[in-house]
Amino acid sequence: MNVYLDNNATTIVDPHVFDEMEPYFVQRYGNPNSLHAFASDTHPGIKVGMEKIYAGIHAPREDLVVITSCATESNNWVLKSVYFDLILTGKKNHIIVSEVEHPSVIATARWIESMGCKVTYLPINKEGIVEAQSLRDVITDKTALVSVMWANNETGAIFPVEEMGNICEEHGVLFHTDAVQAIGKTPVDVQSFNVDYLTFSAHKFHGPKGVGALYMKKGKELMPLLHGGSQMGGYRSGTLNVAGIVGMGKAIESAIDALDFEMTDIREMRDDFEDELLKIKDTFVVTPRDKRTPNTILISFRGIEGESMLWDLNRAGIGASTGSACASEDLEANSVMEAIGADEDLAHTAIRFSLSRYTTQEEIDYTLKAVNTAVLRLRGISSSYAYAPEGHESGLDSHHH
Ligand code: C6P
Repeated sequence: MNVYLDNNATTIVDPHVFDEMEPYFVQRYGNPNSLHAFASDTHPGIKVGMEKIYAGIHAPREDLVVITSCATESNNWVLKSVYFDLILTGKKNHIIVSEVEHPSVIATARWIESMGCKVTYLPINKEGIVEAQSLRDVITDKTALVSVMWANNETGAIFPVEEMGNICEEHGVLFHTDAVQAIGKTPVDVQSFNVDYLTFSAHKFHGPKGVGALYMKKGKELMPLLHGGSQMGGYRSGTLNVAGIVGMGKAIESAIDALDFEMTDIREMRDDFEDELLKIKDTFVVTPRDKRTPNTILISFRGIEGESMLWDLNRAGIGASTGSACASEDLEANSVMEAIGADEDLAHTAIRFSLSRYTTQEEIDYTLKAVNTAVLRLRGISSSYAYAPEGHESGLDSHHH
């Protein structure tokens, strides 16, 4: 049996999305900016796709949603444009991000820091959540931008972005949220609170890879990062990814249609799965369930290296991860576990299981058996587990049974 439980890294493309995209590779392949029928053949697909993308986040028509190549590009765009526009010109001198942002925000923030700008990294509390109060404590009228993700990719923790957006508004500070892990998992409505910029990426909600978007509120449009042929109203040049736009539109529409299912059925399946995992001795979950997206579990198995667990699971045909996919190859400790101050041992034992609307109960049952087998095998050969018996000081509230 093959079981895919790494849906926070990427997702299977919904077959209906694939069907809608296909004609745009082999029939309607014109460049939308050309002046012939091959070009105009692409226009209805782009129009419908864009309408669905706007509707997916409740963006009003006067605001801008610009298609990019990925969330990484959207995040870079926000931070770098703010740097060029407000920091380099001396108008402001400070940006704020959380310490558990995706590397596409953190690495960009570090670059801005290296250029001489002050950067504050907001901490997470012991539940893995960034508190709005921590933003109140550090924001000033010299702050140019606050960038805090909506939902964390490793724990699924949902951050108080509405409150943070309001704090930014009070101080006249721009607010950006990376909503990559929020779309299709929690309602996203850009009109329901103060948000200037919002990032999302199609491949996280059963759309294709290589297509992301950046929402920008009217009056807060950023200077372009990619100059060129003036596509996307001049905001983001480059020949339009027609199939990508069609696919992202269909994918976000389907994700919104499936939102209730995700928030009830998938949540229930995740909760039952988690209950069973926590029956294994010396296991820990950081963020409480009601403060998480419905599909994610980040769980530590004391005494078991995350990578060893992945190896055993992989041999059983199961795909999970130790944290974010882009940090998996360097074998570093899980960044969220480190940020909450878990001891080094425990930070290396985290496994992320992320479900999707395609996950079945049969797959979960199979995975549970495989996890139990792996725990027995790996703890049997673990010297650190032998020397760190039950109740060992962990630096975390334990949930062991
Ligand atoms: N997180 C994970 O395993 P791209 O690769 O540009 O489409 O998406 C980047 C990105 C940005 N923000 C968040 C919150 C994300 O989770 C991701 C991708 C994957 O967690 C791969 S590192």
